[in-house]
Amino acid sequence: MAGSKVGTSAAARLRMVFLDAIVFAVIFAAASAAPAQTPVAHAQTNDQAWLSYTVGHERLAIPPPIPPSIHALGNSVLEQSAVREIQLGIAGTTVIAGAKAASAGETVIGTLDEVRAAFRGLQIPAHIAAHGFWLKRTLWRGRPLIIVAGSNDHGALFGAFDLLRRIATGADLTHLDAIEAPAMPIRWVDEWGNANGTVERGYGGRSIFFEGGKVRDDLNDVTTYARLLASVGINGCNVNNVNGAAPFLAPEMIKGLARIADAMRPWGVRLAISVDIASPQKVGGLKTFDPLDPDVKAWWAAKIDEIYQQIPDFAGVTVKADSEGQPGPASYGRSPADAANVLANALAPHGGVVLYRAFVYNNHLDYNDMKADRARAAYDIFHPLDGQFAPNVIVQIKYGPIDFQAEEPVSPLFAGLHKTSEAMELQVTQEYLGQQRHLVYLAPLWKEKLDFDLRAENRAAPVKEIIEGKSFNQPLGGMIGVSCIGRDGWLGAPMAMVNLYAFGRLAWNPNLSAEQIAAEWTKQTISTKPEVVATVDKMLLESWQTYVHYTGFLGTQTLTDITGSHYGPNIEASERNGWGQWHRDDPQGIGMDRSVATGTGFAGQYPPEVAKMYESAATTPDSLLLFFHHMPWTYKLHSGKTIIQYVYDIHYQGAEEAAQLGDEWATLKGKIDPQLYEDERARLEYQAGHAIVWRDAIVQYFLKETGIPDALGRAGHYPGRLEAEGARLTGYKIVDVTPWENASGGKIVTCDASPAQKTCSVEWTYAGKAGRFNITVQYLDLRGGAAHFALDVNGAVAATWAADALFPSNHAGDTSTRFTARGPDGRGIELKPGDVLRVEGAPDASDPAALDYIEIERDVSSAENSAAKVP
Ligand code: GCV
Repeated sequence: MAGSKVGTSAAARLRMVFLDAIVFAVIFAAASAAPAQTPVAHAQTNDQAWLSYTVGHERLAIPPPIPPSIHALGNSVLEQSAVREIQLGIAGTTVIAGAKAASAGETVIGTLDEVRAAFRGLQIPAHIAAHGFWLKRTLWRGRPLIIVAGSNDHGALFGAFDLLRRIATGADLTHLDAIEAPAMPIRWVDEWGNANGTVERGYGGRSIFFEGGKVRDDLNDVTTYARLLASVGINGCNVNNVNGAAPFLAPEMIKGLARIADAMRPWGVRLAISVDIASPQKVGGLKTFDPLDPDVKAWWAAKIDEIYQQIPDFAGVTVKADSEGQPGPASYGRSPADAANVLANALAPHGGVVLYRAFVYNNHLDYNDMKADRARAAYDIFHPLDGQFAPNVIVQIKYGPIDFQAEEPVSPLFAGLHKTSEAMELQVTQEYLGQQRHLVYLAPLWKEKLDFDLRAENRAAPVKEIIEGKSFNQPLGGMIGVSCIGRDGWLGAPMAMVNLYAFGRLAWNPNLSAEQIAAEWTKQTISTKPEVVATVDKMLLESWQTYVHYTGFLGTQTLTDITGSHYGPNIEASERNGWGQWHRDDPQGIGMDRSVATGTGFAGQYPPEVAKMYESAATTPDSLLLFFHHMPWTYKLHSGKTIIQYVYDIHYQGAEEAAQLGDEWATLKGKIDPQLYEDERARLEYQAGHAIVWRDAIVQYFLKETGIPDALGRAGHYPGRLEAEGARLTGYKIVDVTPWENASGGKIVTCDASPAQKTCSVEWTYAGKAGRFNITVQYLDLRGGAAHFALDVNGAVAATWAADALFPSNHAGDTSTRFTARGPDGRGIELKPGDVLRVEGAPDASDPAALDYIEIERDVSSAENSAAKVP
């Protein structure tokens, strides 16, 4: 139930009776000492996220109960955290109906050695891999005993969370006997926080770490975040942006960073930072930052020592160099290995690592050079350096060769480094995937990359095994999730939290399925009711491809504004500039020729079997066809459809699928937390509208470019749509939109507020058949004020609303949104021929109440319409 509080329901109070006095005291102390763990307003409040342990009013039963005397066998801080967490977790559960609550026995948390010493004679696993754990339920001297044993105290903490996950997802603990260990040692999130408190590509508010050029005074959120991270096995957090990192090595900042490390330490999450390779010059005042200069080497060694003096468990550094304007070793003719090794040598005595990003490319490529190809850059630069990196360097590779695209192939570099540890970098923050305004569950995309078999050396080499260090026998490796969280509920949207959860779970075990992870998350955060789990999981699992369907096609990458917000459509933004995210469309065809035979040769960077597949259009999967080949619009895909018809079909399909997400969510009304229900309902309604903006932009654009009609007659025809620029305008002026495809007909109307002109209006006379209709008004929610709108029919106000949302930019494709008016009974509005429809816009400050069109769509759900039959 909304408002349920941890430990305060009748059931939980009952449960408390069985806790012994000491345990009760500890729970009480824990709850009052840690504000982040205070009761939640509703089940999905983000400070608790999937750790609310309540899931609305459906408290879960524990079969069989956890012995309530919970204690650590050692003194480690992590073990104490584990104890408190289990106490908190089981306080939020109920005893299964009819079962006897546990009043005896114990639950112990410790390392394997501690367990061995405490329970002599008990059969205990001889060895568990680093950071792993053993969970066991048994009897000890006739009383129930639950053991949470870690290979070390980190493992014990991960084990405690795993036990709680099992309980929350309804696992039967009767025969509990499980051993788990993380698949890879590096499981970090990168935050991209700036010292001024902004977060690069963050859509969840300001940084929890920084404000006003320094570390924030209040770091409670940091501790809470570390708890969330630890609960899914994440063990490192790089807090600052990879761009502009120099200020983070200033002595005052290092003191602040030490406070952050202290705040995360109780949850075993180690601090890492991004460093600017030019810091010896920028911070240290040296004349050079040449990595091979002895003074530069000495500077780095001293700086790293300074960090370790204050942060003894400092995890290491991340480097972005020679990329997108960041300085790098190339300035001195040195290689990434030269730069990485200087840092690695400074970190090695302390056990730290260097994550050197392979995201190095020239962003001033020549569009007219048909051989130029940004996708080649990482392999071209890093493959020749294989074997030259120090053992504590890990090359951090984005999953695809371009940049976190909704659809692109796996980077060939994963198979191009056999003597170097590698990590896969992905984005939890949805930069190119809807920026948390669109529901996109990313685990299926990540799984596709992790499971992709690169066939290195003509043998099985799935990416996941390469980054685990298994394929080429490397000591390190892992996954990095760029999460960019902030103070607005971490990611700014409750449902987006599934991606943070999924990242941690996959970094722990990349063999988990996207389905399994979705179900786990849903049960812990929304509901355990099977019908709710089934609906939410179906929506999640469909959402990535739905997004791909309305934003891009066949491997062109998302056709977004790549030089601006990376959010709405802007098809030509990728073309004719140096950034190299080209799709090379023209009236005859589209796509980048990356074949070896006639193109840039990128396909040849893959191991032979994969290279062969991508070399030919016939064997390239349709989903990546235009990434690898330039094809005529009339080329027939494997489905038998031409490319251009596919473009039309998939965008109409995608927009329908987006609308269906809303319909599916509507079936959850009354079954889940009402606050979450309403929050997501509104988001999905917006998403369905924005999917139409995307659909229309792409379809209009390619219809005009190719001149090839849509076989189904939809492209360019919008039945029921009445353009603003074709209406009777009072005060409104017609304005051309750039790019034209982002407004219907390329034009909108805007109202220039002036003292004499408080409002403007657009008026149409309805000429269709009589019936009930949903009337949609497509308007632009521009920045600088909150314009107001009113829709009236024959002078009677049908709806009013405000344009008060904040979108990433002021471009039409980002701000175009819709309001659908229905009658007071929730049904369509009655219209008959001759009725006058009027939209009045009241500008506010610099928001000119811009309008694109209205769309009149028969309300097929209305009883009399279905009876009266539509013409
Ligand atoms: C940190 C993309 C993003 C940039 C980001 C860069 C990177 O280009 O748009 O904001 O910069 O990737 O990963 O370094």
